[in-house]
Amino acid sequence: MAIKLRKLSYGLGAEICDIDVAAPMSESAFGEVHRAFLDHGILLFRNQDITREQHLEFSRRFGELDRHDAFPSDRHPTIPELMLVTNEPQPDGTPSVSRYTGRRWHTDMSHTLEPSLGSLLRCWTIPGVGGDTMFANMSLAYDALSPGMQKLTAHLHGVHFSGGRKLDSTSADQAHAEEQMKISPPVAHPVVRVHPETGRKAIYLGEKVKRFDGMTENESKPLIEYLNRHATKPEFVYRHQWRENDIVLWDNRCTMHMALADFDQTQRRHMERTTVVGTPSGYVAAIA
Ligand SMILES: O=C(O)CCC(=O)C(=O)O
Repeated sequence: MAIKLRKLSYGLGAEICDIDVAAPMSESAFGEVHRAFLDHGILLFRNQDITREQHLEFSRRFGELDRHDAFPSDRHPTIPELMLVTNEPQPDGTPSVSRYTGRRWHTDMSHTLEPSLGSLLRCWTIPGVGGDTMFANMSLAYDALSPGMQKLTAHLHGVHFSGGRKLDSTSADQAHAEEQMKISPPVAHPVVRVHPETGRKAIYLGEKVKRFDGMTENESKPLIEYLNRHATKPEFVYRHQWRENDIVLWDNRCTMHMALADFDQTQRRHMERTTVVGTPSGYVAAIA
């Protein structure tokens, strides 16, 4: 199979056109998809009206799936490999704990010792307008740093925290944030990571990082903010406008992303994510 690609933006991303991810796919056909994943950082598959089992099956082609033990309350009630990103209220009528998931720049599971290789987010329901997601190419952002800044960041470790979602503070939300912090104490990862498959360096930061290891928050903040601002310049970013039955696959090792609150919050937005486990990295950070 020769796949047909359409670039999504200058910075990153490609759509794989005319593909059914639920259809049998030979090793060589999957090899082409995988090559495109490494080349573009993000892949879009449109019109994938597939079952949850088919979502899992396609995701498993990329590696072992996370059972989301780090996010127990965000899992699908019967399928632990599916994480919900939804504003649909819970069966008892209380607000969904995942309604604000991803509202700041991050890469998935960076607050754990096994940060994710990649994620596949499937769109079930979107609001009439908005509910977009932004993605940034962290390899391109790294390459654009001056040699001096590349040298300065080479030996820094960023401390990634799990909490800090924008919550409108119901007691259930607070309990959820506290539960997350207990399950996942802060973890330090190199600020510059080498992609294990492409060998390219990428900035590994985002807004879960509150300080560099061995430094205070005040000391770290200006450089963290600078690097996050630099990495999210328009030339490194793609903004995805969802359609129902889109699947977007992103490489957590060289991109970061953020879900936007650019929609009427009374309208439904329901997404489901599989998360492919990555290689071990980092260490539990000492309390500052
Ligand atoms: O809902 C989205 O658009 C993105 C969700 C997200 O950030 C995540 O699954 O990590």
